[in-house]
Amino acid sequence: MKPRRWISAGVVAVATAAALNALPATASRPYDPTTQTLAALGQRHGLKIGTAVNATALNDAGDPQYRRLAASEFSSVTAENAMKWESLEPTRGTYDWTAADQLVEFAARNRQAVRGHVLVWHSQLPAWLTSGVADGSISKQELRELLRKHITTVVKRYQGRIWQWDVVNEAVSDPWDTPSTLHYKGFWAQNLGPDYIADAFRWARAADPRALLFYNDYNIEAFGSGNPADDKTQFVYDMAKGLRAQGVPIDGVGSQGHLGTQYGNFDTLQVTAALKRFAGLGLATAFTEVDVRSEMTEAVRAGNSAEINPRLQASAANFSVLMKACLAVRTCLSYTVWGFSDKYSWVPDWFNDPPEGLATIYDENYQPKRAYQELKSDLIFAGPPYVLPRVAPRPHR
Ligand code: 9MR
Repeated sequence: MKPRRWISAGVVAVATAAALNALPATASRPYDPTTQTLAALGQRHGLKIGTAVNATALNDAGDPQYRRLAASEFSSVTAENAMKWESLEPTRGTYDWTAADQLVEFAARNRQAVRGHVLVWHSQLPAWLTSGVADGSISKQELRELLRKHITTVVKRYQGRIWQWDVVNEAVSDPWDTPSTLHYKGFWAQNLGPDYIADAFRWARAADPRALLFYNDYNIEAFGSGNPADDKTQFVYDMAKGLRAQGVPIDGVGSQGHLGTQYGNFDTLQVTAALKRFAGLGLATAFTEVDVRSEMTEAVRAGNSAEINPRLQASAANFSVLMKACLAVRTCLSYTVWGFSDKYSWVPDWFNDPPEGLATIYDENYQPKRAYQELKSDLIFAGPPYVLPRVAPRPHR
């Protein structure tokens, strides 16, 4: 190795050791990676480890543990609901920034990155907007202008403080929708046609030249048949490719990673292959909402360990598959869990027939589950070449 190479290798080694262990190891206190946080271990790979943050929990004076773990274990945060349109502008023309500002300030205090979530989605829209469109008092032309104004207002407010924006969320249908052939679905496609997607990215870019702009969706962890009529990953890939070809400023694709132990799951190499395909388009990727839920059968609810253990194990394995794939692809910039404790997971509220749960990495009493330990192990044991800094795209113009 040439001397210069040696020097830079040395610098990397020292920086890595510093990142891994804030305090130097001593003879009486040897370096022990297992005592490090997820955030610190992620730093070794240049990988941000994030969580969605529940605004109520963050404000709960009786639950300091929530804030402590949100601040210490993670290097990135996402507002679980606080930046959605219905939260920001419940009354037409009057923005309430309280909860969103609070999260951005929490992140700044704790030197965390922020994933902005979400600018355009068919869900959690304010009632004045959807009812105005339904009763004809808001025309299509006005709707498009309202969307442009909303994106511009929100992105400008947080300009320079958001690392990645989920610009468009869940625009694509699922095979169980009607018609089953995959298509652009929901409020925005129905009212504005699919061109709203390109418009949204352009408006977001005009409002913040530096933020990384993402398309975000679920069930796109791996490719299937390769036919965009029934393979959602292929549909999203083709969409992203088309947007890039038109010069639309999209920088990344967020794969949410909402998995369930009752389904056929993916292996690490399938997921790695998908991340690489998106990288081939010049796009970053990120896991943006990972959780792995299980059916809460009567036996599980009764505490039967023979039923609970395989679920915890399968959940951990799925968290780990996504983490290993992300580590293997340097354009995978962050790994975010959708809430870190079962105490606040959206899963039991959403899936109740049959009931589902156990989806996060800490139990309801903030005890780390096997999934937490496996994520940690992945970050610890990943060796060369998977300890290199991430490669972020320069924001596309
Ligand atoms: O976790 C969110 C939950 O509190 C809300 O009630 C729900 C409303 O649709 O949205 C949840 O978050 C979703 C995210 O914004 C987009 N991807 C799917 C997430 C889980 O539904």
